[in-house]
Amino acid sequence: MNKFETIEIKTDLLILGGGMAACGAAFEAAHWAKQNNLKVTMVDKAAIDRSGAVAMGLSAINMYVGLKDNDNTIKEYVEYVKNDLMGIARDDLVANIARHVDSSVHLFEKWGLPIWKDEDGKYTHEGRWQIMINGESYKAIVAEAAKNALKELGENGSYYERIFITEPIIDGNRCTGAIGFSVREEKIYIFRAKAVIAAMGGAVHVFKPRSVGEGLGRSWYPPFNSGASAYFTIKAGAEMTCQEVRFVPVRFKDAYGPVGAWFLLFKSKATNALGEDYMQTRAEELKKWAPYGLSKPTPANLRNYLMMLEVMEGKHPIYMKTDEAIKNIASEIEDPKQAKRKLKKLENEAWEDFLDMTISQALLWASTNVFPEEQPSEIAACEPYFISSHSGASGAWLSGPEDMAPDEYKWGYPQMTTAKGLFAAGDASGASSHKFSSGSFTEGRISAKAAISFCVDNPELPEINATKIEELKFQLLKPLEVFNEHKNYSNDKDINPNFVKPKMFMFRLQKIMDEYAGGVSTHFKTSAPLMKKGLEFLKYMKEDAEKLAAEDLHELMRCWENIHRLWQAESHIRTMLFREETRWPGYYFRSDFPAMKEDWKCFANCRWNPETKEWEMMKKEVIDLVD
Ligand code: SFD
Ligand code: AMP
Repeated sequence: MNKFETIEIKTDLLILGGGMAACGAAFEAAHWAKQNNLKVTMVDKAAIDRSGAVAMGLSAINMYVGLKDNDNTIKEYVEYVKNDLMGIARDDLVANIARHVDSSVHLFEKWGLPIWKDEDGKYTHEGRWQIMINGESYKAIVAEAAKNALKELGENGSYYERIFITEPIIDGNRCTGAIGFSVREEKIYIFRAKAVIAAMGGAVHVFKPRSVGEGLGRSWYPPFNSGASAYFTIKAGAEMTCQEVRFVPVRFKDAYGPVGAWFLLFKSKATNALGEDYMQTRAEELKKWAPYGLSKPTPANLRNYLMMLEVMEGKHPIYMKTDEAIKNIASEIEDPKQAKRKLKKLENEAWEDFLDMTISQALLWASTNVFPEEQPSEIAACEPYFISSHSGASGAWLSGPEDMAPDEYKWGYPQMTTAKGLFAAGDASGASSHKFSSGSFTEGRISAKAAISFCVDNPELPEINATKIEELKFQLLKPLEVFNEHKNYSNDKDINPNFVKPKMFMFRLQKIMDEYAGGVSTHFKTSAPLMKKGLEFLKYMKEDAEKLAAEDLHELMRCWENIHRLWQAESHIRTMLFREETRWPGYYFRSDFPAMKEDWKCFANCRWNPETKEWEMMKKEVIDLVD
């Protein structure tokens, strides 16, 4: 431990993460910081150019309201989001993002992101709210703008890459900074700040993935988003919301290629192995989940559920009829020459959709001789992820915008958690789903503007307690100490009765979540007895976390990633247990409470109390701002 250098950084605004939300925050913060002579610091565990969910690129921008060019309204967007989440959403937060998102998209275009255009010069829509892009360099383009904005602040703007944030620094109910370490050098970083924005993405690999063994690490959402946001906000004592809502996306099987372009742009159908369109043949089932079951589009979890019913009856594989979809579009063109040209264009677009954002799906197609225009491809439900920017909702409970939020949702600056000075955006903030890349960037901007106001109103840099910092440093490095102390006990560095390596720890967590909390193996089904047993095992895991061992900096990061996942897992089980109903079949199903309860239309919130170290569970009212 003594070898580690400690570096203390003092800043006004600290932005944690370097993804879409963090880049939005940096870009906006720079503008307001300049006017107020404030310092802004951004910290990412990776290299900002290719970090987070957009690392590989994306093929669409999935949140574009089109207020000017499409006549869509904010109200319609809020209704769309709320229906998709079975009636549970913070209208004020969603509306706030919706009214600003278009301007972010226009900035992306100005910075060089190619957006598809129709013959009339309008954006090409994938669906009503989604537009198509050539997005393999999306993240690099956005990162460049964020970094340039910070550079323009001169000495007042800085970013740190390859620094893994482990823990919040708190003083009572105030977040006063963060601690982390370099994944390349023996350095501990103490960041002291007046305001902090948590934007470290969602959580992947909490549940056992479908891809194990030779496929381990392949997932739809990026495996390097490992629950840091949830851990950070929970440990800071912030109230969390919707921790029961996991997102189970349907994806092309094994390489996790997204389905949106197929369903929306190519108007493809999915069928069971017998060729039956289960959205038609099982339409009756949707009535059970009214009113949301009958809303259009059908909520994502219910689309999943109808598919899962097929699988449970053994009527899979489930197929995306790519061949039929391509032929249908081409057949609309009468002139044979033009039809042939169109067919070629569609083939190209089909491949590009994956080469832009999920390259391994294109590789899998190539290596298994798939020609999407000639044969269908298998799709399947993935393992659950925690992500509030797509069709999930878990994250921190935030104060809403001053001009829209009802009093019950307002206690401070917009986007501030219930911990003073701590803000959240993107996958870190809850109950404002369907923000995707563009909405997350926009939410980062909104958070930064509010956080800078907080810095202006609270000009003193909070003190930090030196004894507490020493304790945090000790805990941070402990896995290295544990390894060094015991490494000679056995002749295999990975197998030792005195410690557990992070990979084994992760496997154990994933097995518990899979079997007790409704993972892939149990068809996403769970119950109170199962969850109580699962919680008991998680308690042992918390004890065993003290024995995590790291042989180098990379493994130290792996240890902390899994501690973060563990806390995300615990808050998830506790909230599913608290909410005695099934509201999101297709995401999870409670066999002991298989129906939706009307009187349970509420947010299920939770808080870990840093003083008592106990969890508190609470219901919060859903206040509808639109019908
Ligand atoms: O088709 C730490 N997403 C899509 N959004 C779209 O708009 N269009 C699409 O086409 C999308 N699709 C899609 C998407 C994602 C993925 C993986 C695929 C396909 C394959 C969703 C968006 O990408 C997503 O909504 C946003 O990126 C969310 O933004 P944000 O900022 O909440 O998360 P991030 O971008 O992943 O960034 C997280 C950052 O945190 C860092 N980090 N830093 C320090 N310390 C720690 N301990 C940290 N832990 C994490 C990360 O490095 C990263 O910088 S489609 O499927 O719908
Ligand atoms: P995905 O590729 O599944 O991440 O979806 C991209 C976008 O398309 C998101 O906005 C989804 O909500 C939407 N989407 C995907 N499939 C469907 C569908 N079958 N019906 C309606 N919207 C969909």
